[in-house]
Amino acid sequence: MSNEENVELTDGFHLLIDVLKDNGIDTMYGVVGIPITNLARLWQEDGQKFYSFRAEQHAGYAASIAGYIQGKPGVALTVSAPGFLNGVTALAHATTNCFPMLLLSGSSERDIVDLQQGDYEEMDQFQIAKPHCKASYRINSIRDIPIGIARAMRTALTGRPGGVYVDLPARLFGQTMPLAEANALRFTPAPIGGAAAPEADVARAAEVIKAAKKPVAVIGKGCAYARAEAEVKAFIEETGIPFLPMGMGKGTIPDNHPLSAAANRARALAGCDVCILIAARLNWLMQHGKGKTWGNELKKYVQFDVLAQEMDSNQPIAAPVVGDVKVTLPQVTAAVKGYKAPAEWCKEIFDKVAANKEKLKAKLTTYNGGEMNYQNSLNVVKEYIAANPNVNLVNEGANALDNTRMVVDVLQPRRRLDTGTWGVMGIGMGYCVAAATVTSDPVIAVEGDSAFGFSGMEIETITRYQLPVTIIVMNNGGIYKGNEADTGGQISCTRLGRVRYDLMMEALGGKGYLANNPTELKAALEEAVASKKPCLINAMIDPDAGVESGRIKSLNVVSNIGKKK
Ligand code: OXK
Ligand code: ADP
Ligand code: TPW
Ligand code: MG
Repeated sequence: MSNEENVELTDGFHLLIDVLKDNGIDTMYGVVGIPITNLARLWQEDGQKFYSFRAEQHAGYAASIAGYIQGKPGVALTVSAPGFLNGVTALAHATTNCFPMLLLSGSSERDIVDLQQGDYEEMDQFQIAKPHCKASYRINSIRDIPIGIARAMRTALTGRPGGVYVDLPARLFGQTMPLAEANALRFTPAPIGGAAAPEADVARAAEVIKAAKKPVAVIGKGCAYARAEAEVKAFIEETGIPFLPMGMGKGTIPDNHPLSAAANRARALAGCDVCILIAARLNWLMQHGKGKTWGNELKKYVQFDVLAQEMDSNQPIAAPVVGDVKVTLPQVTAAVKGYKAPAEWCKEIFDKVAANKEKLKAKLTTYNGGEMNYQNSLNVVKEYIAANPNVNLVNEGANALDNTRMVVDVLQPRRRLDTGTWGVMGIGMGYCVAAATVTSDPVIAVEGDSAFGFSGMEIETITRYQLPVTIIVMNNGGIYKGNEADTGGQISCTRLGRVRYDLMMEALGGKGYLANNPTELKAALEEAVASKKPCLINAMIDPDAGVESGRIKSLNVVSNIGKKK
């Protein structure tokens, strides 16, 4: 395009596309509509990738996990008001989980919104996003596109990573300016290296660790995100400290490593005198460092985190180590050189680890006919991943989540992609799309039947793009259980249909399998993943097999008042 003086012009659409590319973005996940349809179209015409979803929430979850896997913000694109709001749950999820993500949304005209005159999809999106993300920005002028996007990327990525909202009023896209002037404003943001910790803080952490008689290390998903697997392995192997991985921390060090204390978790936490939190928070998943799990003994904590404010959030932290764990952990490893976790403590922990593993093994390999349980079905997945460690494992549900975490060893970092800090149902299919597209490896999703329902329609997205995704629906016919008695003359609130999800997959363009026993499940899983095509295995699980809320039953609120007659 050019004006009367024949000066070549650019517009908001084109400049935004150029600037996203300057910032290393090549993929967006979203749903099109006014005013961003032409942005997505021009993005595709430019050769960039756009994954078109059936609902924004799932596009948002895809962007959030793409950010986690890649270590650079994943980008979701939504339409105004309702589309934006659908994306906000995922934006908040990204922020809560410390995943870098941008939510870009078209919005209505400010002058109409501010006077509340009833614009098309009117909403003050900028303000609504604010409490749910690290920062909310609006780009009003075409000239601000380069600095606005760079600022959003910086905010999402640096410090503690998280979600950032960028409001793009419809009018921005149509604004024009001379192309040469626009190009002069463009730049590639300079990368910033990870921060080291001050020597005094390193020395203090080393002192606490060297005095430990019963140390344990907790490996959080921040380690996996930071790509600190080599550094974490060196620290654990040089000190011999038993480690406990958090759900998404699994695989940072392979779960079959001899120093994994996962199979004796409760005892390791209750009995330790020093707990080393490596990019893991002392939040609800760690019982805030309190209660039965932790015992009565006074503990000392060493905590590695990029955010100073995380320190002393739940317990006093004796030795905070603030900085990029990939840099700070080797500092401490060097400072504790020569220290070894005491043999007596290790023996206490690992004798029980071996015994617990034997006990579990017996359950995994027992099948006496009838419908499967969580153990004998998940054993099939365990064996498959042991032989094929380079699969992405997406996982949600209650029993389907907790049993998979317990049973299936993860052998590589950033491979276990689960419900995270909020325990969110609905991440499943969005995560599958992202994992399949940002890695070149297959995806297996182990989904509770209820959990699957939250994003089930997105299997059409998976088949449309022919992604190598195998979904296993753990079909016990309900939320936790499929056999709760009806009450008040109604179908129980926990019960769902025992649906032929395999036929749903066939209808939407993929291959469906029905698996009634471990042998059928194994055959289906092997064929499905080998096909590199979208497949869904409907695994029939005994409706009586689950426990309410899985492993977090104790968090449920119960009534002490007797049932009404
Ligand atoms: C673990 N264990 C093992 C093994 N691994 N035994 C044998 N072999 C192996 N390999 C043992 C381990 O020692 C524990 O027993 C038990 O199995 C469970 O292990 P784990 O690691 O899962 O531990 P625990 O106590 O459940 O961990 C707490 C937790 C975890 C909060 C970190 O449960 C978690 O990540 N939960 C996420 C839940 C969630 O988000 N749900 C969302 C949906 S539910 P002991 O004897 O050592 O204790 C929901 O929202 O509403 O209902 C809702
Ligand atoms: P988990 O649930 O696995 O315990 P959390 O999400 O609670 O993990 O904690 C991860 C922590 O890692 C967050 O507090 C976050 O600030 C931190 N973190 C993220 N990236 C880095 C990094 N590069 N270096 C150090 N800490 C990091
Ligand atoms: C966004 C509450 C936690 S777990 C769950 C629900 C509805 C489903 C459990 O049943 P499922 O697994 O998936 O069949 P299983 O194996 O135990 O039978 N809404 C959101 N997030 C959460 N966590 C819930 C509701 C919930
Ligand atoms: Mg279920």
